[in-house]
Amino acid sequence: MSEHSAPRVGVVMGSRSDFETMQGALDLLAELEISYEVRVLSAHRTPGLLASYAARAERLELSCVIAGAGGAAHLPGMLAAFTRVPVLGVPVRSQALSGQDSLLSIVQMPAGVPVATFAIGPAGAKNAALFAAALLATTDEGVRGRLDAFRQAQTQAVLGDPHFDGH
Ligand code: RP5
Repeated sequence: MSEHSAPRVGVVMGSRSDFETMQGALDLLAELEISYEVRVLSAHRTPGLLASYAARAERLELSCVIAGAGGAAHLPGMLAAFTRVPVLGVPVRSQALSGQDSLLSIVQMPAGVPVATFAIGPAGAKNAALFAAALLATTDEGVRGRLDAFRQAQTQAVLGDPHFDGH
């Protein structure tokens, strides 16, 4: 399952330079067999494209859109303004302020248009994918099983660590 099947999740980012951060989200969606599509869209550089992607997200009935952006990170908020499809915002680490700017830009949405905001950088991208899986798992038994298995494997990896004494 990948970007080639009918997508259930959209993954967008403000620049190609965000790709490395967002790769973790794509890998997890693939691992959990959740189909997705990827686009580079910028709130600043391609505002028209952003508006048309919001319409596409509704037309395709995507379960959510994961949106990564850095700096004055308006992409998730603008996308959320154009669609009721849930937007999961990932603050990309910026050079100037290490992503603090990205985080505050995304998380501080005024009341009325929500964006779910995740951690700065790769951890946030991975957790956004896991959150998307959790949303789908409410109605999709297959995704639910794979997500449970992922979490069990994660637990086992900790318990199986020889440095872990069980106390
Ligand atoms: C944002 O500006 C992008 O999301 C990216 O994180 C940041 C820098 O973009 P580039 O100058 O690398 O294209 O819009």
